[in-house]
Amino acid sequence: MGIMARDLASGDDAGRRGSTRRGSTRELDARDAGRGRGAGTRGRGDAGLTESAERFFVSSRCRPDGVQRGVVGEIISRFENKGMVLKALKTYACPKAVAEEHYRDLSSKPFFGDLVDYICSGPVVAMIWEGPGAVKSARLMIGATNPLESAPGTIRGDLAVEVGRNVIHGSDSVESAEREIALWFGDEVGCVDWQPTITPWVRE
Ligand code: RTP
Ligand code: MG
Repeated sequence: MGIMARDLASGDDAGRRGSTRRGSTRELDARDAGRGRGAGTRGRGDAGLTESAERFFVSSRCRPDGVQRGVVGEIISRFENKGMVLKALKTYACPKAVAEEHYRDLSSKPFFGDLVDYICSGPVVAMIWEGPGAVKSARLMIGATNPLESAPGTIRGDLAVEVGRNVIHGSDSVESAEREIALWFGDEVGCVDWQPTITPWVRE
């Protein structure tokens, strides 16, 4: 059974277990990092995160145009390079009901029907990324809704030209991320509780 969205949102207890075991994570110094301490699937505390570290989640989707255009790898690289940690990923043919639920806040908009059709028009790649302030940070990396207004250097600013083909969706709040993770991954979320060995070089 996978990890539920609410467990993810609460940051689970892995980090707390680790922190309790090891005391202050300031104990994890460069020598620890050099030895790869805290590697792999051990608790987050072992990976060098402080107990008060933010743990937010983003459910990012490469939309059908992103998949068709072969920019999924680039999008993944951007989040990886930022220092976020990939917790789950799947390629998915989105059922209409899921698309309608996902964008339910926009159901009164004139473009709602086209938006749902677009999301269902081809495979999407659903991802869960984790990191400090991940939701806000990912939104900044994704850029404005209209790619012509997205700053160069953002995903939409660099890879898209039209609002109806803006390549990627990102959760707009922690609450939205929780809802979207549950909607897109449900019980079979299958997140791996892991931290890269490089974490102590990315996060204090
Ligand atoms: P998203 O949810 O897809 O990440 O996009 P967003 O937060 O930047 O923008 P949102 O207002 O949530 O809109 C969701 C998607 O609806 C389409 N849209 N079309 N024709 C229009 O004026 C219009 N406005 C929004 C876009 O595909 C947008 O990504
Ligand atoms: Mg939105």
